[in-house]
Amino acid sequence: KMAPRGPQEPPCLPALPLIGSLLSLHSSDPPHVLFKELQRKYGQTYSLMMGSHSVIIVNQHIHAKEVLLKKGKTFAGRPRTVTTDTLTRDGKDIAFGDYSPTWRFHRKIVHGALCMFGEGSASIEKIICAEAHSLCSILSEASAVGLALDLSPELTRAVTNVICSLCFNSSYCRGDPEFETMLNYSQGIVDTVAKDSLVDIFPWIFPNADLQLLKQCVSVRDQLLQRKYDEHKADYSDHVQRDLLDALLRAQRSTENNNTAEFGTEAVGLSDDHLLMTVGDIFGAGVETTTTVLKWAVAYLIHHPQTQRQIQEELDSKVGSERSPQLSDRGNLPYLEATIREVLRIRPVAPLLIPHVALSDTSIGEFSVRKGTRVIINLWSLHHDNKEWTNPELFDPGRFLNSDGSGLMIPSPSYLPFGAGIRVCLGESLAKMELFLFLSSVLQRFTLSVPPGHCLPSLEGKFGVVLQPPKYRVNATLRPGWETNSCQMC
Ligand code: HEM
Ligand code: PLO
Repeated sequence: KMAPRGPQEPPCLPALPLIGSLLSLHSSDPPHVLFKELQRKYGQTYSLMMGSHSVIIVNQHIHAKEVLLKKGKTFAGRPRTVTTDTLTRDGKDIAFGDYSPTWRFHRKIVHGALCMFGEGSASIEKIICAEAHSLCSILSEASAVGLALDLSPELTRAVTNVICSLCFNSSYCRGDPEFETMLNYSQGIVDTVAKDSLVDIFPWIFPNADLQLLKQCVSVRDQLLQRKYDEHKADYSDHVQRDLLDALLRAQRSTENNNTAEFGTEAVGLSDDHLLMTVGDIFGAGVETTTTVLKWAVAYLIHHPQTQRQIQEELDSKVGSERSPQLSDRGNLPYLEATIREVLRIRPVAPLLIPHVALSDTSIGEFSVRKGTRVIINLWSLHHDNKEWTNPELFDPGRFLNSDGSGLMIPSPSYLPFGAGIRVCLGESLAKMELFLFLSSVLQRFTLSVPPGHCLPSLEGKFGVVLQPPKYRVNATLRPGWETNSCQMC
């Protein structure tokens, strides 16, 4: 039996055995869709029990911003679950690590290191452009022989190489066996991790075999990361900073000095495990999120050839065909930027973000919230709220443009693709640079379409730690003027 709830607490779904049967009526819907539907019966903010944990589901932007921004620090905790503990050696990373002085220090170091190699640094732009160029060569080869390509491994390799250069100052060639290993374990992790926090109401999404698979994949990943880490440590020098891992190693060494003044009385050192798990986060987040968005973008572009044409017209007039697009063109290509924003709205990478936890007794709107309560922000509801978006199911980049199409805008406050507040995504600017450079380079040279005889790809996502598009093939056709080898970089 449930404890009686005061009038101040959010409406709660019926207790567990009932939820089981209630929710299984909807078993064809993934969690984010079902949580959106349940608003009709329980209101925008409601609670339910997942096993012994009380969970609040937030479906609208005012409450979401209260949790993430206004009371960000109070809601900065993360739940511990078996799967995320398996992945991160009990939360020694940033994304799944609970709030603590060590976590704060750790996040600050990684943030600093990412800034150093981020926007404004010429090197990251060069790295991305080189990968974009090599991606275009592969598309050229395929288009020359009329081959319909599954872009997924090609996009993944391009994005992986950017992260690899950033973290380890290294990259993978096509067909590299280590890269194949990585594709495999990462898919296994994406399919299984973090699902256990929903297991009590969605028992069918987490069969027990998943934990075995996860453990296997994590062990392969850890071996690979450990090897890279050891190689790096062996030739580390305080004087040159080759990459992100060097920056982390340096921070680790300098904390062996004292930092208690800034971070309180608790000693906050970074162990080798912390650094390794962080590299795992950056790697995993860096690869899976950006690749997923690129795959969604291509899927929507082949559904909407007129959007593609409009981006190409913009590229032709603002960049031309004498050179490749660069980051400084971003401000001149509002339609492309609007398209990226729309992809991030309609298919958010993390439709439920990562669960937050209340670190003390607090409230959301008029509802009281007890310490330890988990809070799930349903970004899917925010991005598909029909009070905030006209025709939210419709793909329409134009909604992010002002009336004459010359400038960008955010038409609703109900838009948070990267989250917000102290748990906001650490890779937002890197991701945006990559999305812009990859899409502009490809669309400058190619038109993407469904291969003859194939169906358009389904736009229904597969729910996991990221919302994944289905597998599909595309034809890349060189645009007029690009048939000959007019590439400036060759
Ligand atoms: C967290 C979105 C790319 C690193 C998050 C969160 C979201 C998000 C929604 C969770 C916020 C929360 O729980 O409140 C995205 C999207 C991306 C992207 C849409 C691509 C378009 C990246 C990249 C990196 C990265 C490229 C790495 C460089 C992280 C990390 C966290 C995070 C480390 C955990 C932050 C924390 O818990 O303090 N991201 N992300 N992300 N992201 Fe990203
Ligand atoms: C992706 C699979 C990797 O093998 C491990 C990994 C690490 C960090 C995770 C990432 C996975 C999925 C996307 C996550 C990211 C941290 C932040 C990001 C959850 C599981 C988002 C979108 O919140």
